[in-house]
Amino acid sequence: MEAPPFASSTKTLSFRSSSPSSLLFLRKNRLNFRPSRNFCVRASSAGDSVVTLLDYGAGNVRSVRNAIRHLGFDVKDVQTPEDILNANRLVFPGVGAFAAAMDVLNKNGMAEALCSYIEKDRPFLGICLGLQLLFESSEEKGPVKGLGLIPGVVGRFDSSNGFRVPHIGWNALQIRKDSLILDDVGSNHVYFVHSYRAMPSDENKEWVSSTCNYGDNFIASVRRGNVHAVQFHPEKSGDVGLSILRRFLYPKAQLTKKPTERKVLKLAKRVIACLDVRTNDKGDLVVTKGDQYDVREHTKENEVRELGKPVELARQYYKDGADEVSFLNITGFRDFPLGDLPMLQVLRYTSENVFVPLTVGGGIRDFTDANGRKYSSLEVASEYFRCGADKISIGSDAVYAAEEYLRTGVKSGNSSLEQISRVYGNQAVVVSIDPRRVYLKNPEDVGFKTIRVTNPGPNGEEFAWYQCTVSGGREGRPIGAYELAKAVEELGAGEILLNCIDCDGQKKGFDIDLIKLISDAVSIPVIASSGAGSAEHFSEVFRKTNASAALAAGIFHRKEVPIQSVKEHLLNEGIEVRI
Ligand code: 1PR
Repeated sequence: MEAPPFASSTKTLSFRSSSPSSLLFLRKNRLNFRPSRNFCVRASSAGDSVVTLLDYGAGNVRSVRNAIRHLGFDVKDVQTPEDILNANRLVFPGVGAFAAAMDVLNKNGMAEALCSYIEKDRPFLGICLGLQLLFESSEEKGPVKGLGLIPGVVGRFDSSNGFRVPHIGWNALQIRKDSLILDDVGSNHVYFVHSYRAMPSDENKEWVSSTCNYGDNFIASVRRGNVHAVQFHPEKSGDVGLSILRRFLYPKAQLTKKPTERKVLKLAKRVIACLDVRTNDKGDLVVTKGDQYDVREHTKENEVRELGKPVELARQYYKDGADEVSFLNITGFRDFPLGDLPMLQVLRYTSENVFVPLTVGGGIRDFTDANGRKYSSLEVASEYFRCGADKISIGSDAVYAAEEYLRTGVKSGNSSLEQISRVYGNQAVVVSIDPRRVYLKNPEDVGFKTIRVTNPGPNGEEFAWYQCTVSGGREGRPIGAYELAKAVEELGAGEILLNCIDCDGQKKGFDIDLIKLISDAVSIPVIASSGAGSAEHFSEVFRKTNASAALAAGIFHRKEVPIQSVKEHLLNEGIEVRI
């Protein structure tokens, strides 16, 4: 397992390492544990307005920082185990893989300090992996021992019963006991993104404060005294998530408000707003939108179509109820994203007050700049994550990787897709597919998966295949969307963003044939994209296909169909959505 690109701050630690065996001893003798003299606790220096954050640098915790600051607190980073022991309140947003995280915690003495802090019932909030690490062990690339504070093993979701893994999206909680920080949640959805989960049992029932149903009832949150941990992401769960963080940070406000009751049961279908971004002819970064990928106005000047400013529009869509916001740097395939500072800045600004997941795509590939300096796709992705992205999306480079994989039958491990999903987890990697429909008289005419189309082609053709493209639709490749989707799932993609060049900007509805083909072929979530023209198109795609989410651009940018009316329509149609 390749080590995550840990924050430089952790490299300077001078504290004694805890070997796994000493930790085992510690766990077995937990009641007798006293901090060693290496852990001499200073009188608290942290003020009441400070939250101590344990960030070991394995992914995007920028949103957690932003959410804490948004709620009026300063963030102090843990540099040494002492910082943990001296914290007034500690937030641990675990990211990346279980084994890599335990490795860092063990090597620099943080594991021991964390156990001690939690044993003393000091205010603690673990998020996602920050919950899983509290358990005895995980099956993720393991078994790997955890901190051992809560009985139980963290295991992988079972996809054999038709549930897509990773579990990505907004799901409902079943509150099991007084959980304090969940007091405002009631029956609102919260945002999950994970492939592993812990299960409730007799041994851990005193800890479990809520569960969530996704195939099985898994542990969504735990609480004992001042120690809380959640499997979902409050920092990405919009207003309800902010209220969870607020209740942790302001415990005195905890007995005031009662949640509104509304019946939510399961994973909601997501409505995503997409911003195709590029520089206009004056050099400013703008949101554009094409018709079948042609983003230039058909005027004498032939200028890039401009529909708004990226940060402003993203904020607006967050307020309007978008479940996610995607940025596609549509000229990233020819420019170098790390040279594209405005795009990085867009992410930084957006993540300051947009508390739903952000995806960014465009130009994620290995690159050599004009001075001969080589950058790996992992470096490009890492920079996107650092700037506030929760997921990255790979287009062209995933096509090349899939072609190579299908040609050789070997996973090289070197493609962007494989490298990024190995380090950040497949839930952080979306593959964006840009296919074009090619009609056929005879399905035998090509060596790719064909379908019988619902509406015959211009010359009465009854069959079609979907040819993948690269470089923003400029070049067709010898691979079908079906073959690509299956290959990238095997190579480590966690989600598919399924565009369709023929439908893009046409407002005639999603390509149901294509979306059904792909969402039936893979067991990772599929986002339907291209062609939305009305709220009814969203219910149609959710009724007729297994898409987990639907994305639109033009109708939102032009304010023709507000996000809220899409949600209301879906609700009226009996389709579960987040309100
Ligand atoms: O190849 O890794 O650099 O990624 C480039 C990314 O940019 C890909 O995700 C590719 O889809 C996207 N892209 C490239 N050129 C264009 C273009 O429009 N000229 N945009 C482009 C693709 C498709 C959707 C669009 C939906 C919904 N845009 O993002 O937003 O079709 O639109 P609608 O609701 O208005 O119909 P790489």
